[in-house]
Formats: sequence, structure tokens, C-alpha cells
Amino acid sequence: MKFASLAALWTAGAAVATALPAKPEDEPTKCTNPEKRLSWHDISDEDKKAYLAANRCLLTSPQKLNLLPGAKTRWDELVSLHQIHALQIHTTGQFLPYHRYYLKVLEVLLRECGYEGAIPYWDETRDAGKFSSSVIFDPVTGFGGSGQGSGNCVPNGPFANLTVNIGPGFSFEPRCVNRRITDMFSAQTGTQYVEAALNHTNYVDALDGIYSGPHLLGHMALAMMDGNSITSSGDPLFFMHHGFVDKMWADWQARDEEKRLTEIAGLNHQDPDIGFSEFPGGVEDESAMWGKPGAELLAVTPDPAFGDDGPDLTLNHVMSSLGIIPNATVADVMNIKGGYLCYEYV
Ligand SMILES: [Cu+2]
Repeated sequence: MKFASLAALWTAGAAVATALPAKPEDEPTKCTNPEKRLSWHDISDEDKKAYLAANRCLLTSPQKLNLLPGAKTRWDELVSLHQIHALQIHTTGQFLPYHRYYLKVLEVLLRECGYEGAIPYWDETRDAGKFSSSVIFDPVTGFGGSGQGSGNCVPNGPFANLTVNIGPGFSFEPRCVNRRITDMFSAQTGTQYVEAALNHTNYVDALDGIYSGPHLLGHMALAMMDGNSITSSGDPLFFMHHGFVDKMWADWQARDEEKRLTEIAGLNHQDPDIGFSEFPGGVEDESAMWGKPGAELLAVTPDPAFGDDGPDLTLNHVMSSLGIIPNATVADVMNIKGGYLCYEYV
């Protein structure tokens, strides 16, 4: 097990992370009036345009933290968080809680750009097998269409001709917002595939069913930001897909709240002997594709066991956004109507 030696690498990062509050400063209040997260299909054109405009605003606003390597825009800072945490939040127990927290980070950032509504998500079951004809890719009231030619830059819509400076992988190369749609893969975001994932009765199996099923196939169908797992959040569409992923977890939890609102398991960091499980060759394949985080990234990377006693993820685990919003524990995000969070998917 190389975990201990790897953990030592994060000592410098932990110093940065522990300087931030370990918990939200206000005690969570009761959730009495949850915000409604609606599917893109079900919101008004006016609300679609407001949401897209606020995303575009973040892509064109300067960075604020003066901390995150390579970040030039506020959007870059959001993408950087995903890059910095990539080896902690994919194929690990943290995948679902961290991405739930990450959606909240987006929500708070959108407030800076005047967006006050609930964030929407994309009910991909309605477009399974035919992503390319979805209304979500509308050039006026959507995210723009599929890229073409070298670079696969989004050809139209609010994100055409915009640049992301974080990625691919652990590098920092300015690229256009890009994606490429493949309908065949999108079939596996359909209801029967979602149901297969949600039929599992313990967290680890449900997590794997969601991760390796509709989550991964959705990514393959969209190939956002060169299809790069580490920095795919450069495309604002990422958060619509991950709202869908978060809804799957929430739906699974709702089937047995007594057990599943506190059920967490898995590692808090990728086992370096295994690595990204979607690549059969493991971490060596992944490293060959995207490299490894360099010293400047490691210097700001929180301890993967922050709040835990070792490599096993617990409810006490502290998730960081490196100061964009206060840190939160896994326990804080277990219940989407628990107080720290207060929303529901409809
Ligand atoms: Cu991710």
C-alpha cells in the first residue's frame, strides 16, 4: 500500500486546507422550503437564458483567489477545484458527496453573477439514445451544439469562442469549450440503466452502478473538454450531467432513508495500485494519458484523509473548495433536505 507515502506529499496542502474553517460557520438551519431543481426540459426560456448568462459571466470574469495554479477566470477556479481533487473524488467513496458539494459551489458562484434561482439539471432519461436532438443543445436557449473538426469547439450558443485555461488533465493549456456528442453511448442513460444502478442495496454497489453506468456513459456520449475526466467541468454542460448523477444518488437514498442518509463507504483517495477503474490498466494508463499533478498542484491539494482516521471515507471527512465557499463534511451533504442543503429534484 503506497497510501502513507503519498499522503506525506500532501502535508503542504493540508496546511493551506486546515487554515480554512472546517465547518460552515452557521449551524445548519432546518430545511422547510426546499428549492426545486427542475430538468432543463421543464424550465422557461427566460430562466434558461438567465442560467446560461450567469455561467457565461463566470467564464468571462477574472479569478479572485490568487491561489489556484493556472486559473485566469472565475470559471477556471471552479474547474481547478475538480482538477486538484481529481484523484480523491473519482472511483472513490467521495465521488457522490464531493460532486454534490461541487454543485453547491457552482450555485454560490452563480450568485456572484446575479443568478438567484435554483440550479437546473438534465433528466437524461428523456433523451437517452438521441442526445444530439435534445433541446439542451439549442444554440439560443441551450448550451450550443456538438463540436466539429479539430478541437471540437462548441460551434454556437453562449459558450462559443470562450476559453478554459485549466486542463487537459493536470496541465494548463488554453482551450475552447468543447464537446462531441455520440448518441450510441447515450442510450445507457436510459431508465432501465438508471434502474439497474439504483437496484443495488448498499452504498458501494450503488455508487459503482451509478459511476460506471449512466455517469460514465453520459461522459462518453458528451466527450466534454476532450473527454477528460480530470477537467471535463470546463464545459458548463458538465453540471447539468452531474445534477442528473446527484439525482440518482438522492433517488437511491429516498428508497430507504433510515439507512441510506447515513450510509457511506469506500476510500477517500484512489488506491494508487488500482487507479481509475474505468481504464482497465489502472493508474498507469490514466497517468500516461493525462500525466500526474505537479508540485504546484500538490502544494494546494488538501490531505485526502482530511477529517478521516486513514484511507477509509467517513461522515467526518472534510471537503474543501479551497476558500470559494466554506468547507463541508460528508455528513453535511448526505441529505439534500438536511439543512446545510435544501433542495429537491422534480
Ligand atoms: Cu468529477
